[in-house]
Amino acid sequence: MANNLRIAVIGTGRMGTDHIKRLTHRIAGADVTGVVDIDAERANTAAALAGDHAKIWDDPHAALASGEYDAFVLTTPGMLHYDVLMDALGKRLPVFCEKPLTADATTARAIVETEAGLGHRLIQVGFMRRYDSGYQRLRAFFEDGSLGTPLMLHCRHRNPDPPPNFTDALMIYDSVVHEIDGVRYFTGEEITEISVRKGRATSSANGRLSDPQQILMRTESGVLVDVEIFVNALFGYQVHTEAVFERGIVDIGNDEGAYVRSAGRWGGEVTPGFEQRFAAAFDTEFQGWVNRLRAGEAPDGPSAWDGYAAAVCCEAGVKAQEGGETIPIELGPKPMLYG
Ligand code: ISE
Repeated sequence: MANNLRIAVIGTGRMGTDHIKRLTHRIAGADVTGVVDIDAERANTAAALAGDHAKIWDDPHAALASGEYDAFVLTTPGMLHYDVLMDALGKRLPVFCEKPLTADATTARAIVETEAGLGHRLIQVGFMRRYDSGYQRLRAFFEDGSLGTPLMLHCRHRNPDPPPNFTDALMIYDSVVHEIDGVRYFTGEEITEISVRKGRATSSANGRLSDPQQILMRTESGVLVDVEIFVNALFGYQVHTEAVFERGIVDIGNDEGAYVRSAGRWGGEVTPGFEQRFAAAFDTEFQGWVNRLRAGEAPDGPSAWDGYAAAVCCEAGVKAQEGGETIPIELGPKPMLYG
C-alpha cells in the first residue's frame, strides 16, 4: 500500500490519547482520520490532537461499517472490546487491541475461535513490553541458553497511584496481565498455576485495595515466578525483572537516564508513568504494526491467542485472590493459526 494507513482510534481516554499523539507525530505511514467516543468533548479534544482531520463518531460500529478506515486502534475499557472485535472480524478489518483482549476468558476464547475460523490474523494485542529493549535482551538469554536453564523470575511492578475505582481484580486484569504475558514471552511456555498472597496493606490505598500483593506462578517446565504488584507506590513508576539462570542472574528495568550530581545530592529521575517508561516500546510496536499492514501482511505481534492465554491466567488469578488457594491453569487446544 503506497498510501498512509487510515486509522480510527476507538476510545479516547488516557491510552487512546497517547496513541493518537504517537500515530500523528512519531509513526510513519499512518494518519488518524477518525476518532470514536461517546463523550463528545473528549472526542473533539482527541480529533484536535490528530491535526483536526479526524472525523468524529460516537458509535464504533458505524465507524467500522463506514468503509473509511484501513485499520482500527481499540482503546476503550476491556469490557467493551468483545462486541467491537467480533464486528471487526465479521468485516475482515484489522484491529490493534489494547490489552486486555476482552474482559474474560470465555469471550476471549470466542474471539480466538472466530479469528481462527477466518484462517488469518487480523488482531494484534497491545502487550507493549515485548518491544522494550530490556525485555528483548532478557529473552535472548532464555533463547540462546548461554546462562543455562532458567529457574526463577522475580518481578516488581510499581505504579505511583492507580486509576480511579481500581479494584483488587483490576490489579490482576489491568496490571499483572503484563507480567503474565512477560512470563510467556520470556520462557516460551504456558503458565500452569497461579496463587496470590495478600499481606499488610499500605495506608495510601485508603482501605479500597489490598495493596501490595504477591502473585506466584509456575510454568510448564517448573520456572517459578513471583510478582510484587504495588499500585500505590507513590514514588513513581517501576517495572523491574530479575531472571535466575543456572549460571547467572540477569536484571532489567533498573533506573536509566542521566545521573546528576548537584546541590549536594546525586541521582536521577524516576519515570512518572508507563507512557514515559515504555514510550520507545510503544513506538516500536506501532511502527511495526503499521508497516505490516501497509505491506498487505497480517500483524505479527502478540496475537488473540496471547490475549486469550493471559485472560485465562487473569481469571484464575482473581479466583486465587478471592479464595487464597492455588488455581491450576488449562488453556485447551490451540488453533493451528497461532502456531
Ligand atoms: C495500566 O493499564 C498499564 O497497562 C500499565 O502498563 C500498568 O503498569 C498499570 O498498572 C495499568 O493500570
